[in-house]
Amino acid sequence: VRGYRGRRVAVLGLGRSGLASARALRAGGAEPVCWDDNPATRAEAEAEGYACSDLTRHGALEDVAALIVSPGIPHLYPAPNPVVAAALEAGVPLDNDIGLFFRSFAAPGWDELDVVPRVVAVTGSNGKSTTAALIHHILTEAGRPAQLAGNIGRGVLDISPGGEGSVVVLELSSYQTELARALTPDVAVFTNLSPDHLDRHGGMGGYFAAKRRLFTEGGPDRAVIGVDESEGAFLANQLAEGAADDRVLRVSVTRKLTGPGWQVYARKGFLSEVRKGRQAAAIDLRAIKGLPGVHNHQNACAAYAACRTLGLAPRVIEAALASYPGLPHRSQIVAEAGGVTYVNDSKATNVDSAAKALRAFGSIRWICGGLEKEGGLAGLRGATEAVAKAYVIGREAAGFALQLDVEAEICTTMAQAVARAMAEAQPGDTVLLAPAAASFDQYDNFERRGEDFVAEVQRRLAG
Ligand code: UMA
Ligand code: ADP
Repeated sequence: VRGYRGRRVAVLGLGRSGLASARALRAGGAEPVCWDDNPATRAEAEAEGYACSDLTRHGALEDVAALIVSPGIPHLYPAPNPVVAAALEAGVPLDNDIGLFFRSFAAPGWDELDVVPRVVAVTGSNGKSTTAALIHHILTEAGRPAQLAGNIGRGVLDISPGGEGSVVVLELSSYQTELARALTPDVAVFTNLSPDHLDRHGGMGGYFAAKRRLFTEGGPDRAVIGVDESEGAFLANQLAEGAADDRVLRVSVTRKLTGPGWQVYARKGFLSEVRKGRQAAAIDLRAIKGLPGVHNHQNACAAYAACRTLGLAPRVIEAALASYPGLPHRSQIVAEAGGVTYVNDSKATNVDSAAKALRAFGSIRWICGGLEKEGGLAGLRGATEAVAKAYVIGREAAGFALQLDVEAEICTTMAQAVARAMAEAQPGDTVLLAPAAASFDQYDNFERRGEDFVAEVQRRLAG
């Protein structure tokens, strides 16, 4: 990390992003001062050689140059973590691993690079991981060295430098964009916006403002923007004002885009690229197994647009889209037996993503429920037309079921839900896990929940 040589920098939270930050700070000649509120995590960090110093103690932040905060730690809403509150009071600047990354491409080794890699950063409420993974897949298939990191699971400071022509693809959450002091990608992508994480941003305004920073702090050379919600349309217009025609690429899956600029849209399963009023390419997305549903066509359009700004040819992108294998827990077909298809969409943790999954399949046995997000379930109304029946899991299954506009059975556990859905499924049905809720009432995370679903399905199919 540049800029902190010989300085003390406090690191709060020692998960993936915190540990990678400490490592990079040390590699850049700074002295990381670490803390995690969990004693077991502190012990693990100390075993790795990172001494912890109690940042909750009075005066602990006196001579530190910055406080690096992990994304999972609240810094404003619902209330700042006590160490963050002390930093705010003492005037210590807050930053995070993303800010460190953009300040200096801070992983060990970056400093010696002659060729600085291009950075593509993806944000939005839904489709971030899929879009980022898709861009990474297309680049790799096209023979461009590419690396994938960020919210998708690998700390941005954990990647190692690439060679000539290399591209770093980052998935960034609102927690990450809100706090980064430097945010200067070459290409920035905004997939869409719908309510999520509102408790951490003080409402929808704060949530959008956090995501918008990716486009307004440094000003990327190129911006790919989903314009199907008014926030995206607003952002696109704002960025396009006074800029060159090819700075903003608008993306839509609800309408044919016209205009003098650069646009990519999908209608009836066909992707079109239109530039300066002329059709530049058309691709049939319907047969791509890894990208079912209109929501995935949105991801395909965004990834296509981002790759076009990097100079890839339409035919090269088309071939790579067709071989995209999909990501686990996102509209993932995990079994097909007796005419019934089993789909794991455990990542559908909010109402909008679940609604999109429900529109992507026909005749659905729907496993849903869990820890409800702020904003309620009203957004699911109108999306449940293809649902034959819901099987509700979670500690508050009864309350969840009451809010649904379809026949619902309270199952509470995944084992029970899978057993009941399977028993009632007819040939042609899809048994779909798309919870529309967080997993934390019953699981460590959405991955464990998805794995539990897959294990139950496989156990019953085997037995
Ligand atoms: N901690 C404290 N005090 C607190 C809260 C937490 O000390 O008040 C400590 C915990 O004890 C723990 C550490 O902070 O040791 C965890 O930090 P973290 O939750 O920020 O987790 P990381 O391991 O650093 O993972 C983070 C992202 N986590 C979150 O945003 C919650 C990961 O995204 C990301 O993959 C990783 O950095 C690498 O960039 C996960 C996520 O759930 C997948 N993201 C949310 C989402 O997708 O909805 C935004
Ligand atoms: P994120 O990283 O933003 O959470 P993912 O690509 O992991 O997005 O997808 C999360 C869930 O959201 C998926 O399981 C799917 O149901 C749904 N989804 C994926 N892409 C979109 C999209 N473009 N719009 C709405 N929902 C989507």
